[in-house]
Amino acid sequence: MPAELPPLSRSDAPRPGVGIVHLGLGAFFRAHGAIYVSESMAKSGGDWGILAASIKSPGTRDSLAPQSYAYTALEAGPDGDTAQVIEVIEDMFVAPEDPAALVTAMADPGVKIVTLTVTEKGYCHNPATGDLNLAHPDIAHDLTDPLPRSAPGFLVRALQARRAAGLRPFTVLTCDNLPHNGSVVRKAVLDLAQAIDPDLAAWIATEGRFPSTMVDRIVPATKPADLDRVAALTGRADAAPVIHEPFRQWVIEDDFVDGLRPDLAAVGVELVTDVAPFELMKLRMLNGTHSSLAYLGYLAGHETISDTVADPVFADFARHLWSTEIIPTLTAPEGTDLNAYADVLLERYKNPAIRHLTWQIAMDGSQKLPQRMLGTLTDATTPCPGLYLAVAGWMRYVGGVDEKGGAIDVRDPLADTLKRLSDGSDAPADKVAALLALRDVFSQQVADKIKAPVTAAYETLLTKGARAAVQEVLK
Ligand code: CS2
Repeated sequence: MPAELPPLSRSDAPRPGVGIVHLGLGAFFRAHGAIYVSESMAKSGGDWGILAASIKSPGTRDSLAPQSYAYTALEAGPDGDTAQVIEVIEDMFVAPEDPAALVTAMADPGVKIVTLTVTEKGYCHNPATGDLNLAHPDIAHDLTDPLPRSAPGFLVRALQARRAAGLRPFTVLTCDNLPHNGSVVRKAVLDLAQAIDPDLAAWIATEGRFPSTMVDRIVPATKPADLDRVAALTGRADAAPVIHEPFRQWVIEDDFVDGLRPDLAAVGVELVTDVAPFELMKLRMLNGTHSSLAYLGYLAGHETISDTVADPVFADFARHLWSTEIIPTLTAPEGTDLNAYADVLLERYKNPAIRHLTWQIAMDGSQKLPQRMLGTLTDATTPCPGLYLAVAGWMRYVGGVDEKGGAIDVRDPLADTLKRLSDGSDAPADKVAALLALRDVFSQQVADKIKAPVTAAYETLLTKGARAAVQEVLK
């Protein structure tokens, strides 16, 4: 970045009061929820400033603090980039530096909503059953220590402080890609609260609100080259911009404590009574094909999703997954045409201005597969050769060696277990069986259902490679 550029700084526009605490601030929320909240205040007012927290590391805070938490959101479309400066984050904490301060901030009477993007693994639950994992080291710690480490721990301790102070609870609004995400976070909070203080759990169960949401916008991790891209466009040096596609969607179950929320409907958020059909559509159609393309695309040597679908074989593969395997398991949300939704998805994937790494999407597969692929496979009443191949692709990927013999940097909370299971035998059928026996990921029912075809797909992958295996599915 040219050194002479002035740094991005915050305008002197009046600041609203803080009404929202966000846990797990990453690029996605800054490019999605934060922009909606900022637009809603510009239209309808309200004290909905955001106090953000990182659950683990100080990086984002350290980059944003010198620019008073203002940042550039760069919209990258196929026809060019546009930029806007977002000024909605009022302060930022790094939870491990001072957990008590974060609990106190969440218990402030002005705070009405706690939003979360802590990723699938942040809920510390068993993805196959939905139960809170009481043996998770952070949860085991949070059971007895009032200075929490986990997201459920912060929610419970802050709700405990509010109850003790005679305050109403905040609404817990999760923005993570999990089915029934409101119920998932509610269960994690209630399971933990129950183990700490059953009366607290009873109060949260009756007074608390945990609306489910469907969130959607493709926001790749910001890369070093993006800082130059933003600087060239804006003439300002921003240490932590976000890059996002033009498309966005947010569907929220309209169930907030005392009805208190920003005027989100005014800025295009869909407030509905039942989010489930939207969630299933998005998780299975978008995230399911995203992960399938990520594993198979990576193995075929593609760096990004747009590179992957630029190959007509992979574009046809995505179309096949939607029309033949995924859509038949779905009920369309009212007013949505699933075939048209699929057409839009492919255009979004093709957007060459978004460099979303297959490696990034491949991360945390053990936490993602159940809701993205295995639900479809459980519900399917006809064979799903594309998804069998995608599951086999994940198995090949977590083995840690690519098609040219190079090492794969597998990032997953279960990475060591996955490698051990994969290395435990030489015969492909035994490797597949060992991975399918992982009950954190595969239910017995789905494992039994897909064992034979996934084994066959895995063998094809080994002998022919990912691209040829995809072509075979399309024959
Ligand atoms: C992606 C998602 O990284 C991933 O696993 O599939 O982050 C995806 O880009 C978003 O869910 C789109 O809304």
